Amino acid sequence: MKTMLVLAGFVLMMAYFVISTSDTAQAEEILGTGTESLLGGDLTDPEDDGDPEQDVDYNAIFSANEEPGFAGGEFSFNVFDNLLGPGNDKWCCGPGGGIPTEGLHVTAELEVPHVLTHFTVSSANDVPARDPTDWEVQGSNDGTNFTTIFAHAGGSVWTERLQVVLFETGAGADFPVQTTGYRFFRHVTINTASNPNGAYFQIGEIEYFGTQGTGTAVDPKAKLTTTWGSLKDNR
Ligand SMILES: [Ca+2]
Ligand SMILES: [Ca+2]
Ligand SMILES: [Ca+2]
Ligand SMILES: [Ca+2]
Repeated sequence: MKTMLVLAGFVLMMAYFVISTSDTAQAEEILGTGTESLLGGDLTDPEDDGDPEQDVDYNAIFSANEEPGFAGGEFSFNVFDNLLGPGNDKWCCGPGGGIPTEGLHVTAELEVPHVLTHFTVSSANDVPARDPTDWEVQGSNDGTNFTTIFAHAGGSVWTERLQVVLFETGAGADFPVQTTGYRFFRHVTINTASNPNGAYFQIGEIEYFGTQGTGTAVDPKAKLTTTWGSLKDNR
């Protein structure tokens, strides 16, 4: 009888562990591969009507410290063109001599501040050794002084090509629930596996999502509900 009670207690404990683990938001969730796996409707182009080959109908001002533009090459603004694929669907391949000290960065300037709730970053079509291994997402309100929101170091998070990976806020998730709204969001690549040799860098797409505002103390539970609500709407 005593053994049975102990066994029952153990089973209950395991069940609780499994349930509580599955309740926690998963880190770095893989959404799938290809353009159709992008969430779409992100802050840089809520209508998904931007021209993939020129800076027309986007809802942000873009800037970068390498190859600014959508057309004529594998330019940096291709990370916002709503497409995953080869050539002008991606940003490739890094300037000669390797990644500069300040990192390789591309910035989206929004019209009004937003509190970041989640974002996706997608791998490009080929050569995994070009994936960012050390990178950050940063926020700013003056375009000069940036605060690190999310940081990843030590290896590629992508297991397939053209793979869309979701990063989100919340307990056990990828970055802390944000209480500050930012107008500028910057993706900075600090290193890749093949940096600094040859064509050593590439990204397929970046999507930022958030709630409009300069930021206030938000109940984390309310924030999570909002996040999941908007995620479901987008799926
Ligand atoms: Ca638009
Ligand atoms: Ca393009
Ligand atoms: Ca987009
Ligand atoms: Ca793209």
